[in-house]
Amino acid sequence: MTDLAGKTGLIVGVANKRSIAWAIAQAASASGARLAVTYQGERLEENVRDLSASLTDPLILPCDVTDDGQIAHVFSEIEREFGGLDFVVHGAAFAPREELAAPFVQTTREGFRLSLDISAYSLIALARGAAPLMEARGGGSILTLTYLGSQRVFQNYNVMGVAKAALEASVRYLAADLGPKGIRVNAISAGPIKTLAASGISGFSSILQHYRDRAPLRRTVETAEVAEAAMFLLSPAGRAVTAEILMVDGGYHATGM
Ligand code: NAD
Ligand code: 0WE
Repeated sequence: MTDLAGKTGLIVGVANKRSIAWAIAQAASASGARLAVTYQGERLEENVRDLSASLTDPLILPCDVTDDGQIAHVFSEIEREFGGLDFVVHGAAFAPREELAAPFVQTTREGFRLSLDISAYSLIALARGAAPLMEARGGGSILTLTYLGSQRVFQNYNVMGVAKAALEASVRYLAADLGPKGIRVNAISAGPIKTLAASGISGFSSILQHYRDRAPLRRTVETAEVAEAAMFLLSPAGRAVTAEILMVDGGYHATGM
């Protein structure tokens, strides 16, 4: 039921082998999907090309999600090469480093704008581009990645928490809009994982330890575990699930004191 044989997918958000989006790409490829994988800027092109050598006949494309022209190019190439699209994985997020260090009340207008553009608006832009290609296939599945900082205050998560709240609300509005076309839209809210986006965040090790101490499963989660949950939402197994935020965090979200 988590078979993706004959399906095509777009993966946005691979930076390196530790990226959550890369774990999902590997799982989708192992389940039989053919993938388009994008990279953000030339800095990451070689990484993504090297990793993607292990995939079957991948389409590698540039995509800075702040650039409507690059997004349009991605979908025109997918239409030309694949003729349709069955799923999209959105794993792009960014806030300027200073915004994750200064008190939240100091959030700048430009920091807010950029964080919400990259981390939330981009899901809407990708969904709009994907929808016609998914409609041609009779439906599809769109998946994004979020964090509990959307609902609760985590020290220093700051404007990213606001961006994730906007992202999760966008999941629900997109699900309502695209549901009649058979397109499902969901998010996985993952527990903390030491990826590139987590490196350089001071105190990240203590966040991981806090989850080990407090989460019901008394451990953190791995990218491969997020990827297995993603296979459920992307595949026919999840065909009745949309507008959902699936917690893959060892149960941490349920704890009080
Ligand atoms: P990562 O650094 O590997 O992935 C983040 C990606 O965002 C990178 O590939 C980067 O290139 C991309 N990105 C940033 N700006 C972009 C732009 N302008 N255009 C296109 N792409 C851009 O880190 P990750 O932890 O795998 O993050 C993936 C997703 O998972 C993010 O949405 C993140 O918020 C979310 N998430 C991460 C954790 C965690 O603890 N690592 C937990 C929950 C959710
Ligand atoms: O979504 C994220 C991280 C997103 C992120 C990380 C960075 C670091 C480097 C966005 N932008 C940037 N910008 C940079 O310059 N996570 C869920 C991981 C994360 O980040 C935190 C966390 C957790 C958990 C930041 C502060 C507190 C907790």
